[in-house]
Amino acid sequence: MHIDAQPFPYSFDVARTALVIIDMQRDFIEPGGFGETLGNDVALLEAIVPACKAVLSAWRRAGGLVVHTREAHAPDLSDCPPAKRLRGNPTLRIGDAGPMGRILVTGEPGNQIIPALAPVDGEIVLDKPGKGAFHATPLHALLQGAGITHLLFMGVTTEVCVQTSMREANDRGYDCLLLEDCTESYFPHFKAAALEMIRAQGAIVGWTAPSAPLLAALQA
Ligand code: TIU
Repeated sequence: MHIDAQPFPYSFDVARTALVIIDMQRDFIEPGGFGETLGNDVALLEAIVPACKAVLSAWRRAGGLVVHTREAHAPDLSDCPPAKRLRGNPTLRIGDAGPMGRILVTGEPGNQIIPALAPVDGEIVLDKPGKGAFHATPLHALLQGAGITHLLFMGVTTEVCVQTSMREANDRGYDCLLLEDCTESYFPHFKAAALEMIRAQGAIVGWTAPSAPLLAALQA
């Protein structure tokens, strides 16, 4: 399968490609979670949900592998370095009790994937303690075991967990494409800059493309 992308067309085989959905959890998308405690307007992120849902549905119909990640820490915070917890001046820190339960803690209501993109049986759901999806997780082993060579990325936020995960994936040899209308940042100029850096220098980190050509290719 080939789709128009920047900086040049992207080719992939559905059977060897995974759709990786980064951190579409209530903590980042809804008020009262981690994103808001950091001082951000979370409304901006919700706008990508319909585009993400369309891609997820089409990818499921095509029979492709789906990976959902959540930025999540163990209840005892043993996997949360103090350097991460104590950084900045948030209204609530990781592990504190908020309106959707303990901030960024596994199993809490705020840590769940939003209902519109909820995982179904057979999909990989991965809790990750870092910004990158490969740090301290079995993701690389799971993908290798499934014969995956290409990754399509969606999710939030573009320049933090998405870009970090894409860079980690690129260094592990995966050909990565970021779906432009299926990712968002609390800072629109950071999203624009991240997209540019990813595809610069002949796809130094990977490719970017809108979801429309992917949907058309999957339908054909
Ligand atoms: N998932 C993710 O991107 N975690 C963040 O903390 N992002 C921010 O933009 N803060």
